[in-house]
Amino acid sequence: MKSIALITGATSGIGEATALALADSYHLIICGRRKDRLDKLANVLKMKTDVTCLNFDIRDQGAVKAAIEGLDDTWRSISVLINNAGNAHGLHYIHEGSTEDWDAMIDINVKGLLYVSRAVIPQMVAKQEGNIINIGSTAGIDVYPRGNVYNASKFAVDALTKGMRMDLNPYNIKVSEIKPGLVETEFSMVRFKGDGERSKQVYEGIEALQAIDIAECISFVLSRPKHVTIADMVVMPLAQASSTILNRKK
Ligand code: NDP
Ligand code: 8X3
Repeated sequence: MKSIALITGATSGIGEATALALADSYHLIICGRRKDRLDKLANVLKMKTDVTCLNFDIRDQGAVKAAIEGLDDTWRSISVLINNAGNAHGLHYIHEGSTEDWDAMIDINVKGLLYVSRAVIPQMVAKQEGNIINIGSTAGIDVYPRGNVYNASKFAVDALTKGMRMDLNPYNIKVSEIKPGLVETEFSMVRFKGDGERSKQVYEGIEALQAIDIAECISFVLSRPKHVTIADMVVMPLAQASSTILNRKK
């Protein structure tokens, strides 16, 4: 009997690749705002497993609560929570940043992660079992110029992961964080508001990670024996040494 994994941000990039990677082992709840993408992915996943789509904006606390509490008893028994939804919005010096971008990053990457966690974790505590993987970033290890608020949001994910691990320690719930470096997804298109040229430059001259590389790390973390927690995993492309040091080929 498969247990249930809920993945936020499953409509593209790391979340979508994770859904595809976990379909053999889990029944899946896939979440995101773009309903057409959720439906399309669900059709593929359904060849391998049972799937439920939850279509909500993670910033909307009421919508998050209603969607998760609206699941029937079977689907509500979530064993694996992948807190993946998130993005960077803009790349500006602190005195030039857009407060709308700041709100988006704090509301999605931090508060959205909290809203989903608050809705899902109590039933893990009740059954004394669960596995939570938060997607942090190398941006949550090193601050880089103009990263300011995105960095802060990923430092917050790191702090929340550590806090969750402490608070959930009495209940046999594993809490892990995966911190990717540069992954070629829709991430830069979102950061640069659809500017394809600017987005392409981020990955120019390096072989960036692909979403599947992180999905495989998630599968690995989940496949460890019951007594093993992978607390923290930093994954970068060969060409990357830190947030700011990249070996770009001309
Ligand atoms: P993508 O842009 O490809 O995917 C982002 C996902 O988050 C989408 O499925 C999107 O769904 C969802 N999302 C964004 N905003 C909201 C919202 N308001 N409500 C609900 N869902 C939302 O980027 P990645 O796959 O790269 O990003 C996934 C995670 O990985 C993020 O947390 C990111 O910070 C992190 N990360 C990415 C790295 C990279 O270089 N790409 C490196 C390190 C970490 P939809 O728009 O349909 O709602
Ligand atoms: C995404 C990696 O370096 O673009 O979290 O911030 S970076």
